[in-house]
Amino acid sequence: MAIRFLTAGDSHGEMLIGIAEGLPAHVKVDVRAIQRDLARRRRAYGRSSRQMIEKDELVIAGGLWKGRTTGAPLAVVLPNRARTVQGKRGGGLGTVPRPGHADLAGMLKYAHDSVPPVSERASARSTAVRVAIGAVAKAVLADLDIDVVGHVLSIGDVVASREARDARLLRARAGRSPVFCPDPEAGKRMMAEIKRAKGDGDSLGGSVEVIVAGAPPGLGSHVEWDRKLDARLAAAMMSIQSVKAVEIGDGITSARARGADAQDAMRVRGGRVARQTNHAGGIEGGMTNGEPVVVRVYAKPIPTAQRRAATFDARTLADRESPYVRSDTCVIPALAVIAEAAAAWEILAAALEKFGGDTIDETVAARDRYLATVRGRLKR
Ligand code: EPS
Repeated sequence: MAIRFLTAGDSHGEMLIGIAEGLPAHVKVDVRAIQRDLARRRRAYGRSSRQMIEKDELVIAGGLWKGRTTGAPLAVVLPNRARTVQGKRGGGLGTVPRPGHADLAGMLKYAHDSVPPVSERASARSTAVRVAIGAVAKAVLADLDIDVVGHVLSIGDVVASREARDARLLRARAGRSPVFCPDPEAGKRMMAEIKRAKGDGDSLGGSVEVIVAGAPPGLGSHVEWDRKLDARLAAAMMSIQSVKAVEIGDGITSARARGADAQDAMRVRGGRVARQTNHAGGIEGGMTNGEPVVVRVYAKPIPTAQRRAATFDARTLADRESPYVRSDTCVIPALAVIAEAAAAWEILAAALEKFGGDTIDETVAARDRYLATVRGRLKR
């Protein structure tokens, strides 16, 4: 059976809950590594005072035994510290839906008279639990020698150079930057841009890139639309709040290229498939091809900002300005961590579909057998 996960909880409710099911047994899960990812997301530059309140004190409520997965559902709990906004439980938003949020459509669809029953659940606070579950996925992927790294490509008009492509180098460089940008010069300009936007009472969008290194060829499948890995990665990324576009490899620039130039020519050299380029972003026909998987994710500026937008009161239908309490200026550095987690989950799902196994040893053995077959096919 495929792995799956569910989350529950509201932004200002008691807690967030995540349950991941179908993980192989005996994977070592370092709880500190999950906490580190939660801290990366929370402390990312450009966030609001809410992040000073939250501590993301992780509780693993099931599925681990002496630090290793048991094969049972793995449950994570993250208590919310900020349970009120402006003295009101469940957010202080009342009956005025904010443009750009789920507020209006959610109120109409679920027949709510006020915004909080919608906004509380639609909130990006839920990405904390996705990051926790993604960190567990990364622990399983580490046993399969697959590494997943997210970093920031652009914030507002500031775009980083793309010299570094190696996953470990990207992680080291991004880890040194408060905005998780591997290009230090661009990183500084991004921080200045965020400061400026904050001063203007405004918000900033941008883009991040996730690189998956070490994925064997053949994860995902060409045989049916919903088994294609690029489609599944795109859906996972689009489900993250504020994300408006996803690009696999050089998808956007390829649309302007001539046919042969947009492909990654290949030869067999030394028992391996050698390629000079990776325009495909490591995915051909919905399957990994052995090159690093490259996913770029583009997010709009978050819609909550001091600079108000025109809206209306759903009770009186009178004109209003969108309500404001506090907000992030820029969530793009946090998005790098969230997108990394989302990619890790999808890659793990595809890897477990291919290799199976109730225990991680079974999974690794199946992977090794498969890789030996692949190597055999590339030898004369
Ligand atoms: C969010 C609004 C802000 C963010 C929140 C997501 O919260 P508040 O309404 O309490 O000011 O801080 O993000 C988080 C709490 C988090 O942990 O990421 C929204 O409307 O999506």
